[in-house]
Amino acid sequence: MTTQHPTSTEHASTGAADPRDVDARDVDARDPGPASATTSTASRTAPPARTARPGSAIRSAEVLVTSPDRNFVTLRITTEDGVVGLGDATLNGRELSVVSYLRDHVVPLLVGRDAHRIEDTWQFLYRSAYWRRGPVTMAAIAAVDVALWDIKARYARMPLYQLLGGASRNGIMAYGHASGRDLPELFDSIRRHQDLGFRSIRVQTSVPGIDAVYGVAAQPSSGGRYDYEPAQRAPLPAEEDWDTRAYLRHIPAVFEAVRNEFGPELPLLHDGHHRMTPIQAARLGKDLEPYDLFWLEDCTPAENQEALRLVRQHTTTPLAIGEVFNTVWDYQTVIREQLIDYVRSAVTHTGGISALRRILDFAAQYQIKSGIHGPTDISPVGMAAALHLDLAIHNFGIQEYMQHGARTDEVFRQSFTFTDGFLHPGEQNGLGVVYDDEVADRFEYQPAYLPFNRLKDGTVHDW
Ligand code: KDG
Ligand code: MG
Repeated sequence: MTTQHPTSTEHASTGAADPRDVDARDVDARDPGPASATTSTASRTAPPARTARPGSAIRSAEVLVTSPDRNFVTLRITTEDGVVGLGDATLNGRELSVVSYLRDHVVPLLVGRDAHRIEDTWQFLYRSAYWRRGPVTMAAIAAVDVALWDIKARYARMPLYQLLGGASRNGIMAYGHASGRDLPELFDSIRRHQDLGFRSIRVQTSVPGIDAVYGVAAQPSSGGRYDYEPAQRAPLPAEEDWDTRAYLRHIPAVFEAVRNEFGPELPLLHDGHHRMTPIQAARLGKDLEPYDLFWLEDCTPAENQEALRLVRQHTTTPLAIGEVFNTVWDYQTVIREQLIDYVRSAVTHTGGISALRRILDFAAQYQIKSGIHGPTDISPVGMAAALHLDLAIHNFGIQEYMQHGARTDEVFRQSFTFTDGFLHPGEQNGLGVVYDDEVADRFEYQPAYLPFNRLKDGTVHDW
């Protein structure tokens, strides 16, 4: 593992109760202390946001990299009081860019700031960089934002969702990823997911004539995990192939078969993964209408928001988009013109809880709901942040949930539960996640890439 401790390396973990997981137990956060007390900021030319409570000044911010089942980047912020917050900064296949952004450009700005000033810190990081938006910047800001929310909730001695307004529901409906190379494998995968408790299921399948395709998992017979993990540890990205006409011919028949086998009730989802033109997406949406999808995701490349106008004119299949979006600006047209039904952003890639909440509040004005991104490349810290937000917002739709591997769960000790298809973030203070350095340090960063697509004639295509 490459665990990077740029500002603080002082502690050793026991593997049991993490000494850094200091709750506000021993801290009287309500006592402001002497207003004149100083922090470590005295010599700065641009003083960090002043703290009314010296103990809540940020003492250290550490960028942690580990690779238990895959690479994860985590930001750990510690206040002078010893209260600890975690934020996820994982950007699949480009992890070290966010490490550098945080370590080289953000951490030096954080030390000494008041951890309670979440909005001020968000605006400062967003605006003072001058170079706004983009996945690297917004993942870095997200990590800071989530870590500060975690800290604030620990000071408040509450699970984070309480600070976001409290629970709006009892549990969070989750969908899992079923896939198969043919119908028997696919049916088997759907049943396995039902056995795990999932009540809503994403369906991806191989397409005749295409050798390797997004979303189709290693099968149990191959010894691999029975869900889909696209990033591969290798020095170069894997090449997959693509043929849109073959895909459009095949998929409706798959959904017809699934409906016939599993009946009309089961919510079914499908991910087009940015590979269609607007007119192709419109046709697929129309062809899938008889099978009553919960949503069709990323049917066109998301950069062109206006493409969704054409798709929308032709089909009533609900549309979800946004896992590669970074800010509210990416949603401006699709939300205002009601071209989508679900917002797919991750807390991790969209500037954190503060920013995603703003997007979801905007969406709520148009009856558009959440469908927060939750693949395995969102760390348990990013997932926990999503779950607290899911529980609190009114316009919740569904939460994606791909279970992490056992080693990942050892690094990130979590408090969430998954029961009868519903997730819950749990009742521990803050996010409810503890990072175990001793376990994390066993797993060094390994270069990994997402695959890419080529058409039959060799042209690079959206993956
Ligand atoms: O890193 C890429 C994955 O997050 C993405 O391929 C997963 O499309 C995805 C999904 O819907 O979960
Ligand atoms: Mg997707």
